[in-house]
Amino acid sequence: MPNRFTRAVSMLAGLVLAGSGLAVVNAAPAAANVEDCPKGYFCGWTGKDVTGSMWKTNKNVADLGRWADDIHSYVNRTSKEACLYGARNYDKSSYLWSVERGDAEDYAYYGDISSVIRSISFVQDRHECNVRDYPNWMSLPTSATPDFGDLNGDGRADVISRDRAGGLWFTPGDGTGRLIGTGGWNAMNALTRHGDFSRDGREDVIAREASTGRLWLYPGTGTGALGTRKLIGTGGWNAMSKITAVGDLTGDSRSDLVAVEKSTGRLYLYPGTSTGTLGSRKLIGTGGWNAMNALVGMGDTNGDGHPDLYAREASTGKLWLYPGRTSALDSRALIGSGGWNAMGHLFAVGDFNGTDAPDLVAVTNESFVIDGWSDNPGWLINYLGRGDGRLESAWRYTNGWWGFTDFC
Ligand SMILES: [Ca+2]
Ligand SMILES: [Ca+2]
Ligand SMILES: [Ca+2]
Ligand SMILES: [Ca+2]
Repeated sequence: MPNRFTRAVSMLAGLVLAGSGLAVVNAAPAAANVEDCPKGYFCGWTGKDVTGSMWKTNKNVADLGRWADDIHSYVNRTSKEACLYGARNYDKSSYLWSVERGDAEDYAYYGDISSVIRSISFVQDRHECNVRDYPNWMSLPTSATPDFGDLNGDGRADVISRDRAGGLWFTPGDGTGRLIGTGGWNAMNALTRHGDFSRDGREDVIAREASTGRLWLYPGTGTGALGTRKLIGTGGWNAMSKITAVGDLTGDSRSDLVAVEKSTGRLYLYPGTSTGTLGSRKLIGTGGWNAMNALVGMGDTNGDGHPDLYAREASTGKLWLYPGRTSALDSRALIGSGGWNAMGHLFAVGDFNGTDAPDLVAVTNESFVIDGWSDNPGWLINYLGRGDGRLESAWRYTNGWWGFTDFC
């Protein structure tokens, strides 16, 4: 027994040095029992079948230190799924497996683990364990000169995704991705882009700061990255529910913005100006726009030279086309008869399949049904534009789009 005691103490020392935050109990081995693991904790034992020393944690552990190769049985009594990784810092490429959340009566327990477990994180859904840092986005070059959707000027539509940590990812359309915002983007509660606002020919991003109601312009650098931001709305933008860049609706070749006023349900057009700011707003929808829970600046879907707007009706899940004309919108047309509330995100990045007609990107939420079963969030659904304002039927592409909080 003294040898085992020494071993346990040295492991404890290793833990302290690693700063992992693990709590260790039963440093001296005792007749352990799975019930020794308190509710709300994930516990591991040095021996198989719940024997030897036990450690416990109720929060993420980025580095298990010397415990990494000393976990031979464990139990998850937390209220979350546990993701186990073979490398430190939850490296998704080292993902091993997940452990179901335990409840009071029946909790997951595994008896004889031989894998090295170097980090553990706790998540609401196991998808989060190994979803990629950025979504898998593929696009084809368009033969048209894209006036929006292309941040790096290579003729292919790009996507920007915000992750839960507030990072911003740029995916150029070849399946790769890179971080263009290391953090802080959770301070923004609206993200939109559609063409060039700063008048340098490069596409920009506009974001609303939740705490201040300010509107910021993040000028695109032409490489997919964003430059130093510029204030273009000094406040009051929290009075608007939806803020969507729509392209040039006024016909002066400058990109414009539309926004819905919460208190009135009115839709306003904010014209871009020669200095990259926004000019005096103009009322283009006299009411009823609070009935819409998504607006998408689609670009010119019907080939008449004016950018068009899609809007989703919350109560019915219908998708409507509002054809653009100079500084106004024409009568709407139904283009999706229902079911659109199963989409968590709808956004437009122009033509991504090489036909020149703008397409629509959708990412599903939990209510999306596949083969009769719901709970399918994070699927990328591509809707290809027909060139007449309408869409081809859905094309379910890939499901790695889970865990992101916004796209533009
Ligand atoms: Ca591009
Ligand atoms: Ca620009
Ligand atoms: Ca304009
Ligand atoms: Ca049009």
